[in-house]
Amino acid sequence: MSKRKLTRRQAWRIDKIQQERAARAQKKEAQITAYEDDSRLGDEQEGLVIAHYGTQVEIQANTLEDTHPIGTKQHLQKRCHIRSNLGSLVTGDRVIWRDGGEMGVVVAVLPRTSALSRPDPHGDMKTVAANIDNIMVVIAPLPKPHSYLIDRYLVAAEAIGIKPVVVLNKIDLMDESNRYILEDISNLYRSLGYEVIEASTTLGNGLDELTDFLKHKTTVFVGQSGVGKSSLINQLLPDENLRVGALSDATGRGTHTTTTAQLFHFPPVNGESGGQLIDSPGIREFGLWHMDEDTILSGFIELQPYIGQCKFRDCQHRQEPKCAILAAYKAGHIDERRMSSYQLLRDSIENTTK
Ligand SMILES: Nc1nc2c(ncn2[C@@H]2O[C@H](COP(=O)(O)OP(=O)(O)OP(=O)(O)O)[C@@H](O)[C@H]2O)c(=O)[nH]1
Ligand SMILES: [Mg+2]
Ligand SMILES: [Zn+2]
Repeated sequence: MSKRKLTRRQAWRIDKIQQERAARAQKKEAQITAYEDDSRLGDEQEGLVIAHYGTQVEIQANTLEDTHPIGTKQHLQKRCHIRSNLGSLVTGDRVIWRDGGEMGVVVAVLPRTSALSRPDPHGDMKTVAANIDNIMVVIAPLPKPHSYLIDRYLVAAEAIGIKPVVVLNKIDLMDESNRYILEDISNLYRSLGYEVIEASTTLGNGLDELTDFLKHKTTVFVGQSGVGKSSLINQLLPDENLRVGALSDATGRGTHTTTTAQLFHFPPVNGESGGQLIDSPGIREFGLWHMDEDTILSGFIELQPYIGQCKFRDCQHRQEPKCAILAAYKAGHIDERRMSSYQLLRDSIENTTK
């Protein structure tokens, strides 16, 4: 490899960039240290992470405060540093935090009841949201749905014991060119036992049905960029005004409008929480997948009855004799698309672990 000699000017610029970087790191350290000075912090209190920004989180206090000029009580919201021993926090995490005036500090995380993960573009699993009860996998006529992508979301949901719901949004865009494909996809997932709710934020279809589903629960909306996750939340919670973005003219794909998972509340009903919705950034495609083979296999719910039925205990379900899964497929009990999703997903993890 040839070593390029740096000009003096280049060397000076690199030096300057490094100095700036060091100064920024020092400043951040100093800020955090200031907030670690316990004497300046308020009492410990419970809160909820409603958004996550790099190394900081937005916290909503559990208690109501008289912060509003006309006397209505509101939940205090505050940007917080995170004590370095806590690891990473995500939207939906319940935490203990202390108010430090302009900002606060999260000092502990309460145990999670659930956490949805998905791989980032480098194939590392990233937690998207915590303490969720419901997962809505949103699809639309445009951008075009892919059962492989849907299946990956379904597997991720099954892996944490949540039965996901498929939302077919933008049904106003259904026409003769795509109706057959969309009905085929809906029928496939319905036949597997998943609820498929048809919706349109433009026409208002499906919103009542969705509201019934979402009541009193914490639900995360996932799906490709541009399918209308933020638009759905705007329709379901008219007081919110989330940014939505048109699809790219050139590619027909979403443009990654939502950049961080954010939590929103339904108004309380008779003093009880009305439920929460979490918007999440869409993806164009999943990267590689770090999940073990058993989790993937049992994430395909129609394959579950055959687990443990193969002749060989270490059966890979490829071409082994007396493989119960291959036999079920050959007998027509398993849809071809699902079988190929399963195989693709299984092979993608093999490629990353070998
Ligand atoms: N025709 C039609 N367009 C819709 C509908 N819902 C959303 N859209 C449009 O679809 C585009 C994408 O909507 P968003 O809500 O930003 O999509 P998103 O899933 O949040 O996308 P990301 O934040 O990038 O993940 C926008 O131009 C919306 O106006 C619908 O029901 N019908
Ligand atoms: Mg969005
Ligand atoms: Zn087998």
